[in-house]
Amino acid sequence: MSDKSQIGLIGLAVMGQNLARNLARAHKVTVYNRTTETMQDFIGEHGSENLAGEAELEGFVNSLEKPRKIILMVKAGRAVDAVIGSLLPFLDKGDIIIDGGNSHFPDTIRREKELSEKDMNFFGCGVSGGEEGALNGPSIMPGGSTKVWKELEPILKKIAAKDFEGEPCVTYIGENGAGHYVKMVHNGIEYAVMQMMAEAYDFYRSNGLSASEIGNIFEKYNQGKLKSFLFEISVPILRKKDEKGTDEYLLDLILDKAGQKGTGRWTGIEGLERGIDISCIQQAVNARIVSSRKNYRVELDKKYKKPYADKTLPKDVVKELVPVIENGLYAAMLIAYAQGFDLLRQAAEEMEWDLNYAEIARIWQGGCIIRAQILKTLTEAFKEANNAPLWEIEQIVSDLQDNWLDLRATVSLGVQAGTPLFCLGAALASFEAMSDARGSANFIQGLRDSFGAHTYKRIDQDGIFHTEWS
Ligand code: NBP
Repeated sequence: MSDKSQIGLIGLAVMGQNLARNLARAHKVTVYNRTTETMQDFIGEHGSENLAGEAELEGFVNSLEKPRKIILMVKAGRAVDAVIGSLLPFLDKGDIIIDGGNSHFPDTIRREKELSEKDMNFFGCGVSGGEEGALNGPSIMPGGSTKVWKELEPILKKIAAKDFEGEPCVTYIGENGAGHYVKMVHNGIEYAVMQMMAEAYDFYRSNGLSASEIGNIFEKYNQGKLKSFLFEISVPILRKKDEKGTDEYLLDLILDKAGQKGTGRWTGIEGLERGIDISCIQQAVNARIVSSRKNYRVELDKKYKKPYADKTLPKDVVKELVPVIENGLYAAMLIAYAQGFDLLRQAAEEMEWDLNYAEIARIWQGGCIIRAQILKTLTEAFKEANNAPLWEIEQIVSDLQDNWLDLRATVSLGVQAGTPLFCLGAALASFEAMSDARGSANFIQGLRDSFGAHTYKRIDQDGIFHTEWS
């Protein structure tokens, strides 16, 4: 038997280290990192786990069985091109580079094309689950040629998380950039879901509830239809006390500026480019942008009086609202998913990807950040309706019908409390507009025709019309 490794992994930051250890449970793995010390420290700690380290790329490549399978877990963008460039002189035809980072899908399409011209394989593979997922089982969204998928399938199935039925959270997504596209939309939905949760938190906080009281409500939410990884981890976050000399809840001491690394923004732009309403995702990005202008917000806060600022609802009323807001959040999250899947459907048509939406919902059931009970509902809905758009599927229509009025109530409560409802408001408007046969765009058309002779159509006669309005 060869003493070579079956897999190589480059990039030993948090994701790479954990993924390497996961892979090493069933394969011999060689690792490499640009900064050699990081690799040495990692091997010093985990070298006994079927892991070997190489300080030079040539030695790294030579340590691998052919065709070589090399997973990149480096920072998305230029670093990926830099690593590919320095690997190429040592690779042979048929070798496979797998990009497990959050690369932007056009880059993946370009890289696959460039490598295939050299008879080498490039495979874009979305990996979700953060450090814990990478170690114990992520959700994996692979895209590239079916031939390469066949080679990688047994490896990826072994390291993936499990869905509610115990099946691996990995499925072939589609050609070239499809895996990274689906991972990008996954992240966009993650932005929306987190923002919706933050808005519910903000509503309760504005009404005088402490972080730990909100933790009790979120704990309850995590036992019902909102059951999810994100609600689960929010409970200890809400209950955590400061350990640095105050008696406050730590959450109340965290600066209210949210970071972002780009996948939400990319998804938002895709919605605009492809003409699909994904306002929940776009508004979640906007909310982070506004949050980042902390100093300016502090200045404006001083200028505008808020007459509702110290008006809170009585505690027993807030208690009665808990199930209403639960239903409202559920409806809003269904709408965010419906928007995300609409975008996937449009991209699939334009990019000629044969996406299986039931399978995509299924592999998000485990391992990834948005893993949640709701994904079981979506998987079953897509399966029963042969992957029809979510808005049309009987189960989803019935769920939205049952919960939509509570989303209305939630939004109206939030407005009265002065809670900025970027996402919950967007979800309500999007749903009500999408399910309204008679919208307001006749007014827009009237204006456009008046100032720019853009013409309009009528609902009662065929043809294109223009009017001298004044
Ligand atoms: P980072 O995204 O922070 O990347 C750090 C790694 O990239 C280090 O190993 C670093 O090497 C290497 N690197 C850089 Br930076 N520039 C390089 C270059 N020019 N040549 C070679 N190596 C270079 O790590 P991460 O957070 O573990 O994420 C890895 C990938 O997984 C990213 O694409 C990320 O978006 C994605 N992802 C992250 C998460 C998460 O929760 N963090 C979740 C899902 C996906 P060095 O040690 O020498 O600086």
